[in-house]
Amino acid sequence: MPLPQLPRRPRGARTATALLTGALLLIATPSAPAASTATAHTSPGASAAPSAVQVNQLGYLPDGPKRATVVSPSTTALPWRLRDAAGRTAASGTTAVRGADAASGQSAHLVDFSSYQRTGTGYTLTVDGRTSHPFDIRANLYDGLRADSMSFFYQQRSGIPIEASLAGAAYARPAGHLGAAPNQGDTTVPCVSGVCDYAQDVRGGWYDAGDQGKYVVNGGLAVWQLVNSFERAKRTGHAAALGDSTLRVPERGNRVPDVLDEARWELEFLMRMQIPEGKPRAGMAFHKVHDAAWTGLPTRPEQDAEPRELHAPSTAATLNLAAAAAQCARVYAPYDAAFAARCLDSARRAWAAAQANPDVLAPGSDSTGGGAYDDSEVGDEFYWAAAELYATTGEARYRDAVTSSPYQTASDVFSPFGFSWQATGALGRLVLATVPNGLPAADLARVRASVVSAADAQLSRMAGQGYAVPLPSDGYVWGSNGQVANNGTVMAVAYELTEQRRYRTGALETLDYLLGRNALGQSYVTGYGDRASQNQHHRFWAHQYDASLPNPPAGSIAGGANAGLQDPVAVEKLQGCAPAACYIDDIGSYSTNEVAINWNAPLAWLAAFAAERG
Ligand code: 9MR
Repeated sequence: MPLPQLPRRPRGARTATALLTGALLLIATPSAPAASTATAHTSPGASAAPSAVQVNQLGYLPDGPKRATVVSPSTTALPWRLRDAAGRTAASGTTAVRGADAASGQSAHLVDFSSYQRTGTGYTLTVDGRTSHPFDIRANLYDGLRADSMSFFYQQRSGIPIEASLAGAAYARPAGHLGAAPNQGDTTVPCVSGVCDYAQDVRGGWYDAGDQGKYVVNGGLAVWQLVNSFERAKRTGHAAALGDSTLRVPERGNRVPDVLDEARWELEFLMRMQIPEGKPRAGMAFHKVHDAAWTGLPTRPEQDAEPRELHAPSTAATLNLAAAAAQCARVYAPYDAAFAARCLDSARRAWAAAQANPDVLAPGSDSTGGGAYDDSEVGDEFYWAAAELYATTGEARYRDAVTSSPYQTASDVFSPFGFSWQATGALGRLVLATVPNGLPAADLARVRASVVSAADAQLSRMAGQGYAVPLPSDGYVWGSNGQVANNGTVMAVAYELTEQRRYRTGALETLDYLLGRNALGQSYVTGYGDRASQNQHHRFWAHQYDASLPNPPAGSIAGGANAGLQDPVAVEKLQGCAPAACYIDDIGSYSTNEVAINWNAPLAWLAAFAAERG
């Protein structure tokens, strides 16, 4: 097993060139919009003047933290006033001067009105003649986002019609990729040249993002987070809110919690990606399936005419499958024992295949028609899979794999940049810290302490900033909102482990950042907030390019600020941006404004946490 190279962070820079090239080629194809079309749309960008009193535009929980950031060069404290919808003063005070903020490049003051605990809608905060977007203070603040951010996954489903009765008329569409022309997948998909001599049925699952590729490492991470969210809620007595008939999914009423119904759609796909017994490298998982060439925007899923191809199996994908399937075996057991057993069998076979093929790496160069999702270090995937298999089975061989892994003791498994599809060691720690298992007490204590100290590090990082973001100022990479949300989930787990309020505060302030308390005054979540993203990069929700198509549905989170400027729109419009301001709500900016299952999953996780009461 290769030695760990820690810490690691998502490497946008290396793989981006290939994706960028793909997109530039795409712009030249007739079905794709010309570059000039993409830039002609008026859409709010980094340069649009935001309100300088930045709040969570959805609002605040009555018993939660309530802080805002004011952009002001003043070096002395400023008076603030909280007004209710009728314009009456509800509270007032003075700001705390924070000064220069590296990530935003702004000079910041902080307002703290946490002690105001009354409820209402339409509050505003005024400082120095400038007034925030309106916001609510109410206990059921996150109920809608919990449902919408989870329903995002239904709308990303491949291989099933999206029903108007569930998604709304604008979002209804026929099933994509079920072998009906012009689709050429996903029911009998051949491999790229030289990889296999058969075709496999890999229907179903979720489309990854704005593209219609399906990638095992990212699917495994996202489905793990949804199931983990349910397992956490159940552990803490809040499972009912995610139970049967709580979401807009076709399986409503089957007595299985809806979030598990949704996750199963992806788990079944992941297991279809496993190489069958009797074939070379049986038990491994194909790394990904996607179009042979990048399709243009818009392309409705059922209209995608590109051939689909299976790409070479990888150790990382195989271990991702092992981890997600092992978790499935444990969590689905009370609801569907046969399915749980099938998951466990798949997980065991994947683990054995990964051990037999420990260094089959997905290359960064494989990014024509789909993303590379490359990973050069899989010791962390071994650790995560072993942790899940051990938590589910209690078997000595998986325990030994956990305890002999360098990731069990490494001090930097929780990177400040957050875990990701590429860096999964933290997931192993989270499983072992929360799911009952037979590790010796001292080992368990150490694992739990590592989660809490990671949360402490996030809190102190937040305390040093103008916007309290759980991300360092050099952490604004492709998908930074996903990294921020992932770090928020770590603080929420620390809250569960310790019941110390400051960790809940950190997790809730993570949502404040995503919902508008940031350098741009931008809520990154469609439908949530006065100034919310709506033109995220997507081939079907492509309203900005084709008025007959919808915008992304409510509850879809944009990738977020990315200082790398890795798409043509970002390059043209965002030159010179401060890291946290490198974002534009334009459909062409896939490196700042795409949606993706691995970013919506931690949003859904956090929204479910924040929605819990009592
Ligand atoms: O989220 C991925 C990010 O970490 C990488 O830097 C980037 C470039 O390789 O790719 C991102 O993932 C994209 C994937 O490759 C294809 N589907 C859309 C994903 C989100 O943009």
